[in-house]
Amino acid sequence: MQLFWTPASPFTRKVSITAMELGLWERIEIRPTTWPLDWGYATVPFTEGLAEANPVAQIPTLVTDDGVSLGNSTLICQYLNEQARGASGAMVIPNDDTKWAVWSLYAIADGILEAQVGMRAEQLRPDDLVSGGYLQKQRDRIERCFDAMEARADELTITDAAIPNLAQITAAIACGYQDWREWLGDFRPGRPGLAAWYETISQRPSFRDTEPDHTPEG
Ligand SMILES: N[C@@H](CCC(=O)N[C@@H](CS)C(=O)NCC(=O)O)C(=O)O
Repeated sequence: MQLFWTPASPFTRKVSITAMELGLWERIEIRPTTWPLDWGYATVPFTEGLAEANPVAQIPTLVTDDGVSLGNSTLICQYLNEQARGASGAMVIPNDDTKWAVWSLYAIADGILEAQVGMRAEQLRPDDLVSGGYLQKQRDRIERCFDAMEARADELTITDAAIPNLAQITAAIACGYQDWREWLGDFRPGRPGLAAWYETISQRPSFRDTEPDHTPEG
């Protein structure tokens, strides 16, 4: 499998952590991508092969060993979950009646990622084109979603499962992105459950090995 990737993308990090937790990381060949800083508001030259594999030209994009292109992180994680099922038995998406609670929490966490990346793209625009209203709307959304995760902090705590589920993985990535892009603000004040949980889950090797620290520019 080939994965179009950058260390800066929270959606790509979701796929990387999922693959590591499922024991599939060694089967993935990384295709590093670079992005000029105007990617957020202009069509840019794409890393070789990306737009050919996926006309949406976003990362993550996974090309399976059968040559099928999957261009969306949720879909890629579902694919990896299915690949792992036979091999290790570990799953990031449960196959029992807890499944919909996991998807429900996942959608909230993924909504934060969409808002965070939307704000990042907006801030890359020339100053006179930045919309303060748009940025505030995303900030409000992020606050609401972190509050909802705090209210459901008990669902985030890993209990009997050997590996975190996709909602837990995505929620922790949202917390980590908030820390990395400091201008987003600290998610911890008023959210003790979420803060304590993040402290623990972020120590897992899959999280430590994928911590973002730079944006590769092309
Ligand atoms: N919903 C998509 C979002 C992917 C996404 O927004 N990727 C960003 C990087 S974090 C990207 O490729 N941006 C480049 C662009 O939109 O041109 C997913 O879950 O994979």
